[in-house]
Amino acid sequence: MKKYEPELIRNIGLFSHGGDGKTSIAEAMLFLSGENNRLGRVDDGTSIMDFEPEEIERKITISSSLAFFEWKRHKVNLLDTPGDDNFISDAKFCMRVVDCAVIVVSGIDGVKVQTEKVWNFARENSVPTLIFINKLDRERSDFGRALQSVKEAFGDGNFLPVQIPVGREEGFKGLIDLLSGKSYLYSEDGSGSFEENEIPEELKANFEAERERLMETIVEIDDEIMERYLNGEEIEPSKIEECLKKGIWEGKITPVLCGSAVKNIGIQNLLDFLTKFYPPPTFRREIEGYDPKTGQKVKRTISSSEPFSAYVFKTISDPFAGRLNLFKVYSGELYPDMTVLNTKKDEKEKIGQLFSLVGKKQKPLPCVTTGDIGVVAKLKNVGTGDTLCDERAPIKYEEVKVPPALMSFSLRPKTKGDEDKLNASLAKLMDEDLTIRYARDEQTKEFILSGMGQVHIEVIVEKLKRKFGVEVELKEPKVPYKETIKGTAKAQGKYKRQSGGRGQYGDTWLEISPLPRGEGFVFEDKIVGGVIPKQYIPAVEKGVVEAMQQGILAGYPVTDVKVTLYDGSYHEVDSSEMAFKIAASMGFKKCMEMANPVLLEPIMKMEIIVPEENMGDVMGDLNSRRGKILGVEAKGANQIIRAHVPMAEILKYAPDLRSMTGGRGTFTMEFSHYEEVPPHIAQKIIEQARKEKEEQR
Ligand SMILES: Nc1nc2c(ncn2[C@@H]2O[C@H](COP(=O)(O)OP(=O)(O)OP(=O)(O)O)[C@@H](O)[C@H]2O)c(=O)[nH]1
Ligand SMILES: [Mg+2]
Repeated sequence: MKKYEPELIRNIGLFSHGGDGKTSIAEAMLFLSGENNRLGRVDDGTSIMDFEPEEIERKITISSSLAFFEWKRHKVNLLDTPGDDNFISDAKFCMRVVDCAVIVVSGIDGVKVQTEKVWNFARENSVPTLIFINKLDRERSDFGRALQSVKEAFGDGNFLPVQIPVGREEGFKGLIDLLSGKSYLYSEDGSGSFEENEIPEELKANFEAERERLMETIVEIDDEIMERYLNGEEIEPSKIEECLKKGIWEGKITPVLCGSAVKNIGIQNLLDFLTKFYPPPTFRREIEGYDPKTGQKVKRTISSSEPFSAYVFKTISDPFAGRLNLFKVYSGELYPDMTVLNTKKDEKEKIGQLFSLVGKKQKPLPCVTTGDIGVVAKLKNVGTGDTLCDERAPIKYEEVKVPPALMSFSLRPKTKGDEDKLNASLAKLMDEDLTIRYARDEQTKEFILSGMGQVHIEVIVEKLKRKFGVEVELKEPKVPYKETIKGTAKAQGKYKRQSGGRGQYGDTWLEISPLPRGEGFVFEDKIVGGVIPKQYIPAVEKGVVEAMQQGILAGYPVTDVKVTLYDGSYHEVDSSEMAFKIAASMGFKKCMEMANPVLLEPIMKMEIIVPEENMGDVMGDLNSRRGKILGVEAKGANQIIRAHVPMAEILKYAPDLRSMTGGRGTFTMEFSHYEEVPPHIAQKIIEQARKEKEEQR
């Protein structure tokens, strides 16, 4: 593999709603470039890009794949990203490093929910965009209608068809290129071969009209050209191309192309167009980062003569090759055996062999130059979001924000004793997927696995089994209820045993009273005159704290109580710390029973973003979940609802919100505070807890 100048590198990403044809387009490109000697297909599991068993089984992309190939002297790095909303964050990570986003739109049903998301990712990162209307060979496909849906959905784009399709549905044959004024008719066999011809007479009129529209949009990019155009001058094709390029690079024009991935129609034209009109990685000139020491913003020129710096945008845990890090070089060059600084972790790393990927296949690279994407294995401690750089010119690039997890399950290994193996295996999966969360709930003692949705969690479970041989069980997580009191009470706790030799004697009088919510526990010692000797007081507190671990209502921990020790007595010989501990614990339980005990439940603070038209449904649903609306605010065409909702009511919110909003709604939530459980619900929880306790006996 030779070294390419940055100007000849094209970093291209494929983005869309699930199933619109990204992987199929990638396969057609790999076939056309000669990287694959046949056309890989998602449907029969022969795709080079969707190679993981979980992907083949579901026929969807779960984790983005990298491939590279040469196209007309250019090196194309291609990232095929997932479109399913369980895995869409991966597309966000990839958007950071591409210099061109091909947004694939289905010719049948146009723009869908995830198409909107990926369009926004591209806009947020100022990545030049291209719309590819795919599946035009399918029944009920319609180029014009799909284009219309693009225009309606993304008001902020200037969508410019540079091609028009020839034939439709089963008769879809190819396209007319409005720039060259030629028609490209592809063979039926999927080989991608085509005939380049003059435009047939019957399509000329349509061509002229579309071409005029194209010209009008393109000349707008340059005032001088526009003036000449308006004066009726003939504009040289090279000038037109220059203007179009400028419009694309500056994000002012989004060209619209068309084709069929599985029939391999239009993919040649797409590749030609991409390499000709889309920018090399140096087009931004500079990139902003931080000085890792001072935190101040610094700029780095995107150039191979600058000191080396690179951003790690993806990590793959390969069971054989170990951990692979995929990175994009922003400045300088990386060679094997170089030592670099990881500025996020402040650690040095020795680089071993460098390579790139075509799906899962590794191909060695002699070096990775500015703008290029490379892969390195076996680094000590490098992961997604890290910056690697020359230690003499430290810089840190901003990380992509990881979205909050939306669904949680309690997880445990099927085989007792597999706990350590499970933890280690999950840690490996979390290296490559930052949207997995895993933590132990201190109160319920459960291990909680959180992810982006049902399918995400299922895939994690499958990978644990396939890659690491750990089988696990999932359950709905327990809600960490607590208990407290609403009244005050006083009671005696006395422990006295007389059995032969030395007995046991402890005697305490406790008062219990409620504390404000969230204050936890306060112990007060009001003993005067030594009725309980000083050395036994800590034992009394310990007895209370232990008794608080299991409340009297349903066995949940007790919180927000003040316990005052105000009286008691002792015995010269029989008193001991143990006796006072037991006495205090008995006293505490008695007090609690008399002090109007109640259950508390965790309340989550939620922020839900939904389209205006779903507001009614979502609010009504929140009501039925005992939610309290805190406020509603408009944000573009969406509404942001802020609410407090009991955790017990939203353990499975993600799929419900999805179905209420057709997948458009998003939400975040975090723990806010504890509140009393309404009595009729508390009754059920208490009964359930008692039943469970009896079953355990
Ligand atoms: N008829 C027809 N089918 C297509 C075309 N492109 C893709 N398909 C089919 O659509 C389905 C989904 O294609 P993929 O290439 O996996 O789509 P994707 O965008 O990669 O999907 P995700 O990775 O899950 O987001 C498969 O059954 C393909 O065979 C096309 O141009 N024409
Ligand atoms: Mg795919």
